[in-house]
Amino acid sequence: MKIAIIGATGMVGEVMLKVLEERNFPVSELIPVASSKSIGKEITFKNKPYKVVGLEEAISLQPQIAIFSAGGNTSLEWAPRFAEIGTTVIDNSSAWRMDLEKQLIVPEINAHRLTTQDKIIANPNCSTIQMVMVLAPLHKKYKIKRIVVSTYQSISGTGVKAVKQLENELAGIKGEMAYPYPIHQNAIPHCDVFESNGYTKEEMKLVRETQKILDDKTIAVTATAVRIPTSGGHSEAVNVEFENDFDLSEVRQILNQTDGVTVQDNIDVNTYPMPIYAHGKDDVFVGRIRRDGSQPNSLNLWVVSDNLRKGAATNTIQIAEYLVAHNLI
Ligand code: 11C
Repeated sequence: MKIAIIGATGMVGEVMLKVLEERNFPVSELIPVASSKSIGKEITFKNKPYKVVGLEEAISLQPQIAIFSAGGNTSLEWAPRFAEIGTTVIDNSSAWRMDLEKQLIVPEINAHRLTTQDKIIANPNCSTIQMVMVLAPLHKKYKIKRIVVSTYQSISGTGVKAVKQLENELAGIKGEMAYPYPIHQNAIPHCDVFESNGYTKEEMKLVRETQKILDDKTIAVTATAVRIPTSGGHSEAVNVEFENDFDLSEVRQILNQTDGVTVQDNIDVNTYPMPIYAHGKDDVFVGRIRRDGSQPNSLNLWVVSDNLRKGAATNTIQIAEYLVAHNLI
């Protein structure tokens, strides 16, 4: 495959290259793309140097797949231009996710919806991906009525500016701020921008994207998204109410058998998911699995995943792998 990575020098772009290499994705030609300030820079892929090019040049090279991770505005402007020349775009921004014509894909859940007609495919938000990975198999069995989720999100979700902010704070240096407040020793209930309903955009992604991926608008979702000073992954406290009752041992069995999900749940030896363990891994980890005794058919879970891997790069590359394996390019 001739593949372009738009945003190749960014935090997610770098993980994309790593994941492509690790999973031995069939790359016949790599086209690393970035904004004008990075054109001409060199990146390394499979021990070979590649020069970063601009978007116009990338289009002229006619890649079969273009993976976008360069922000919503770049995707809105350029994804259709790539799609026009027959390139299949997999977009990691929020630009196309809720477009009725575009598929929003977590391969383990809904890749079967993809066809050759899908020329711009959306990759969901990281906090949504890890939650639906755990909830989709339970929804199939018990039918979800309502989800209440609180997130504890890594600074890597904001990007390099936030990582720098924390480094500066730890070193006692005054520098550029990614957040309106210090992040060290803090918890900021503000991820992405506020919407007119008083929720943040990150919180509303958890509502809208979950309903779209699980293909069920009747699922009620309410979310609180919080930024904390970790960098290895996002954590989520998920409370879920089902239509039907469940058996806890069956819930564990279902999750144990779910591809891409690892159960880490043994309170006798303090085993539960944490970002320090999830960091650098592709799976979504779930633990603290327990019945919510305050209302019928309800369950509490703790879900952790590396937001730059399954939450971004890995999910995107898995979509590309599915397209190749099913001759959809
Ligand atoms: C965060 N989830 O942690 C965001 C990062 O819509 O793709 C990814 C933003 C997105 O802040």
